[in-house]
Amino acid sequence: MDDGPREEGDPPAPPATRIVAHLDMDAFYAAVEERRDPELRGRPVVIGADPKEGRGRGVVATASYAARKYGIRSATPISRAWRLAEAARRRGEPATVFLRGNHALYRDVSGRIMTLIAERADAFEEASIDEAYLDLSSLADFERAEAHVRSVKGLVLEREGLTCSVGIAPNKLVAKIASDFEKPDGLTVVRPGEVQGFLDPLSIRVVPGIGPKTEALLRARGVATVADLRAVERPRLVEWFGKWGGDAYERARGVSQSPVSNEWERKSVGEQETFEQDTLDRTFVHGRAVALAEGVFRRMQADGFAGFRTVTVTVRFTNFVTRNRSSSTGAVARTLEALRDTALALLEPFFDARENPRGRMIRLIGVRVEKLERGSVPDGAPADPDASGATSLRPPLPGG
Ligand code: TTP
Ligand code: MG
Repeated sequence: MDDGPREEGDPPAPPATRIVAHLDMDAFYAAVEERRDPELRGRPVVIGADPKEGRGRGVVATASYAARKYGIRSATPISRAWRLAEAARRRGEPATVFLRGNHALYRDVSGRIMTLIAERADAFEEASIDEAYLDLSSLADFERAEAHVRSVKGLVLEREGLTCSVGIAPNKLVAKIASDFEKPDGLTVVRPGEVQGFLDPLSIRVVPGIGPKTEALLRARGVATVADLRAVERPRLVEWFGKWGGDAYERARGVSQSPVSNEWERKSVGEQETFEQDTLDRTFVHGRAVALAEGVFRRMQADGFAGFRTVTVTVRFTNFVTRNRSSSTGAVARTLEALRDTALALLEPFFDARENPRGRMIRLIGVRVEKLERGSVPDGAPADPDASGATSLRPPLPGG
C-alpha cells in the first residue's frame, strides 16, 4: 500500500495531529465461547489447560469477567484457578466452567474482525490475536474519530456479537493505555492537551515495559504513579535501567513516535505444550515436537501464509528456566519437512551438555515460525459491501 503513514526519513511534514486508536477485544477467548454457547453467558468461564481437579499443569489463557471476580486471570496456574473456583463454589457462588479452548475458532473470529477494522483506517497494525492499532489521522479531529470508532465498535458487535474496548490518543503508546482504562466495552479519548493529566494518576504498571520486577524496583524508590516517574530525572533513570531508562523517561511523558505500520502480516505462528511430566526422553520429546510442527504448519497455511524464513524452538526446564533457539535461512522454506527437521535439529543441544549441562528435565517445548511469506489465499475473501461506503477512510489522506 502506498497510501500509508509517512516513513521515517521523509521530509518533515507539518506535524498535523496524529489520531491513533487501539482496539482490544474484551475477555476475547471467553467471550467467543459465550457467544458460541449462550448457556455460558455471564457465568465464570476459564479457558486454559486441563485443571484435573487441581492437579493440572499449565496456565489460564483467559478468564471471563465473572471468573476474574474470583481472582482468576491470564497466566494464573490452572491448579490455583481450580482452587479459587472451588473456594467460590463453597461460598455459594456460581460454579466455574473450565474449557480447553478452540484456537482455530478464535483465529477465525480474529481474522474476520481484523479484516473488518483494517478497511476502516488509514493504516492498520495487528498487534496480537485480539488487538490492533488504527491510524485515523485523516479524520482530522478527535470528535470525528470518536464517532467513527463508535460505528466500528457497533459493527464488531453486530457482525460477531462481541464487545471491545478502544483508546483514542495522539500516539500508539497512549492509545494502548487508554484502551485498557475502561473495560469492558469502553471508549476512552485522550486529546493531545490531556495526555499528561490522563497518565499522571495511573500506576506505573500501565507503562508498557514495566512488569512486576521493574515495578517493585521503582516502588522501592518511592515511584508508584506515572507522575512520580515523570519527576525522576533522565540521568537517574538511565543509571537505574541503562538504555531503557531513556525510554521510560519518554513514556512517562506519553511521548511515542512509532508509526502504525501498514503491513498487516502477523509476525509469527507458534504453539507450546506443557508435558504431563517433566522428561528427558528424546523419543517422546521428538514426537511432541513433530506434532507441534504439524499444528503450526497447518495454522500458518490456514492464516494465508505459504512459507517462513525463521524457526524458533522454546524449551522450559523443570526449574522454569526458559531458552529459545532459532534458525534462519535466506530463502523461504515452504514444507512441513523443513519445519520439522529444523525444529528437531534446534532441540538436539538441549539433550546434552551444550544447552543442558546439568541434565535438567524438560517441562515445556514450543515451536514457532517467523518472517512469514504471504501465499496465494485459495478463495479471495468476498468483497465487503461496506468497504467503499461512506465510513471508509481510504483512500484520501491529507497531503498523501
Ligand atoms: P488479552 O487482550 O490480554 O486478554 P482478554 O482479551 O482475555 O481480556 P481483556 O478484556 O482484559 O482484554 O488477551 C487476548 C487473548 O489472548 C485472551 O483472550 C487469551 C489469549 N491470552 C493467552 O492465551 N495467554 C495470556 O497470558 C494472555 C494475556 C492472553
Ligand atoms: Mg483483550
